[in-house]
Amino acid sequence: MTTSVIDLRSDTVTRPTVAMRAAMANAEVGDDVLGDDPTVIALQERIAHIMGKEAACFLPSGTMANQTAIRAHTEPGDEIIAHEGSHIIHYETGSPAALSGVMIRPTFGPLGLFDADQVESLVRPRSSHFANSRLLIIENTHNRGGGSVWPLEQIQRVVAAARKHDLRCHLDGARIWNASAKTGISVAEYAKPFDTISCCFSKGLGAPVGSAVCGSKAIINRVHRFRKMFGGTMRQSGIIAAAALHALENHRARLVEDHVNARVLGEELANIKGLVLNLAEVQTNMVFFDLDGTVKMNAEQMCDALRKQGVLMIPTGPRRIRAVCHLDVNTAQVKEAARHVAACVRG
Ligand code: TLP
Repeated sequence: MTTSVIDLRSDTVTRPTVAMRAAMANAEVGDDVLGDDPTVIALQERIAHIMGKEAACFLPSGTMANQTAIRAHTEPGDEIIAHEGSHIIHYETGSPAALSGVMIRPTFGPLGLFDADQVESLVRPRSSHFANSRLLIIENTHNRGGGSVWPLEQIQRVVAAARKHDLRCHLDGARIWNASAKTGISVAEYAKPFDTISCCFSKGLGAPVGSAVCGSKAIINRVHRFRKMFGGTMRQSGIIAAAALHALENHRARLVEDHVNARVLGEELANIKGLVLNLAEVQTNMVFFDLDGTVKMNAEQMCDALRKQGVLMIPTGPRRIRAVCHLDVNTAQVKEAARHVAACVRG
């Protein structure tokens, strides 16, 4: 793909910077399966510290991070409470069922959020008839919720409700960095109520690969075991851990720029007749918009038309499109992308 393409499909599309590649090239490595890759060890210690947890396990993807955490917390036949729009339901290929043998009881609410009373109403009584309600999962920021940020008090209420019933709690914090950049609340503060948090280095932070699960030593030992079982153990992975370490030190502060660009894009798109977009819902680096009935194309056709003009976005529903800002797009490019959208809408 040429560099003139404006790729807004996801913040996963970023390429490592020159400085990041240098950090990777210079990384000291060992065999992480044998436990002696010094850069992986350094990353795990660093991310555990940043999250305020005892231990961390480095994994190849956010999906594996979530799935090893789910497996570590549950037994087959258990039930998870999670929002209907969550990544674990939509984009992890049914793996809670396939890899952990668990059911998901969905909860609902605008922007991927819900509240304590909903958790209370979904926990099943302990009885031989029912699945064991075992785990609560929330996603912050919430991807299909528009990159929405959970208010901390709401998290605390929801987790307190889960704790009353002895549920464990996991945070899908793939983009917890964006939540923290938006509110100024530290990622450790966001992670505190949870037994485990997964986070990604390969999204807004711009590393090419990698995620982590953080939690107590005991739960991370289990995550480590399931990482091996799920085939996610890596050898000289210090080479990618170095990119993650570089991203943690150098790319966190700049996330606010992506939020500014998303707002600019949102404002431009909101002015285009035929598009429906609520600017209050543009909270971090994502912009979702809908095509109203006057637009002849559906979302897929619109994304195809945009692609021909060098602008990439993703359809997330029949008439819904997602654009994500990241370190490889600047303000001028998001404005240009909006001009192409306007041209496509006009036909
Ligand atoms: N999300 C991807 C796609 O899978 C949709 C994206 O482009 O946004 N949790 C959340 C909240 C995520 O958004 C993602 C990736 C993951 C977990 C999984 O991460 P990976 O892709 O590394 O397995």
